[in-house]
Amino acid sequence: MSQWSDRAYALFEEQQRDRGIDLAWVKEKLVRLQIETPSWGYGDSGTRFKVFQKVGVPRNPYEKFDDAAEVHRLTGACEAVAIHIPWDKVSDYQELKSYAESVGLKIGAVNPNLFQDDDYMLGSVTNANASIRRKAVDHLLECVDIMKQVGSNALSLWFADGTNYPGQGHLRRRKRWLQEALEETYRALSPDMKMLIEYKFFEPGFYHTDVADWGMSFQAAQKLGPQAEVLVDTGHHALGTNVEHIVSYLLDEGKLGGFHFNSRKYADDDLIVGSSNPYELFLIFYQILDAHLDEDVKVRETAENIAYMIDQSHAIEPKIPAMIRSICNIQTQYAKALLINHAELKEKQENNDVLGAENALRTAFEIDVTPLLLAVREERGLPPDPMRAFLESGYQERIAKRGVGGSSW
Ligand code: PSV
Ligand code: MN
Ligand code: MN
Repeated sequence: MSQWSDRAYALFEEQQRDRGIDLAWVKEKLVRLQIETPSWGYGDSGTRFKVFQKVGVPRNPYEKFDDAAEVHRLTGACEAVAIHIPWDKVSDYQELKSYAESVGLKIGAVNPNLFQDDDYMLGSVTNANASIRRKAVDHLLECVDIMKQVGSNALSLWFADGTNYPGQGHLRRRKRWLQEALEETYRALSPDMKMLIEYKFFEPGFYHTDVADWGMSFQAAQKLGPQAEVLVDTGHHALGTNVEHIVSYLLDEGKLGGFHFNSRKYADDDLIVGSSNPYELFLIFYQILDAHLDEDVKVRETAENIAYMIDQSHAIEPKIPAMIRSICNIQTQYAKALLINHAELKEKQENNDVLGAENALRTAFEIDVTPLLLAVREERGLPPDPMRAFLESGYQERIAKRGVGGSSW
């Protein structure tokens, strides 16, 4: 480290020791934080108005893994990559798995796609047409089979199913069809697999969405059994929703399976996580780390087994730097949350000290964790500034030979 960062870390260490923080534990937690990146985050994407094509975008799933490997090489935090079928369809999935391993990665969640086939215009698993429902369930089963081939243990489900007009669909019948589809898929899972059920309150359906909120995902997962859990995509809530409250509720019920991190301002904006709402991200981690200390072993285990994933499709920003920025933002807020003095906070809460408790929590958020992150990266032999290291690496220049016109999503 430079003399500046040595001095900054020494001061940081002293300050945190005075606050009663165990820095060895903090560092260990930071080192163990792994965040899965999405294959579709490396491809071209945009809004419904335009997809801007970029130079150097991967042309196939293998090149997406190359880019993800670069993110992992620089951050040490992204060894798994989620795939989306059929966006990442290949003729030999074992070969895809071997390729991922050859570049130091593994395949994470498998995401079925039930929204880009003409047949699904009026719904997939909730379509009034039984043969379309069958086709949709067959695709879910195909994805479970792919999970077995690539060694994935998470089936990540998002349904675009919904309607645009009152009366367009029969809501209760659609609810039952959805559950039937989930049940058939659930039965196909191996014991070590999880089914993660996402929710979203609008879009592409604007009148109703079949899995509209966490309560619906929760109820569906509850009926299915222990291998089904809820996936919280941070972008899928109405303005003003208290996402961290949902997180704490699901933790307490042992049903928080994972996250799709991103940032939103108005809708499902898929922007860089923590870019406009870092305090929300910190408060989510506060709930999770508090659950790590719970007396109930089930709550602790749930908190320790969360699948952290990014779900972002960058429209205007360069793909790999956007992913690196996202990982760094997550690490920053996680590091801050690790500095919460839980004993102090508990004492203030128990004494009904409103402002004292709020202050105990916010104090951790306001600490500059830069010296800590630099020290941890250096101890792991990683570049202290992954973004700068990427910009200086020449990787972007090397992939320019791929040209324009890579994969979409
Ligand atoms: C659509 O809203 C979406 O962003 C969901 O969050 C899914 O997880 C993702 O697409 C990939 O299918
Ligand atoms: Mn998502
Ligand atoms: Mn989304």
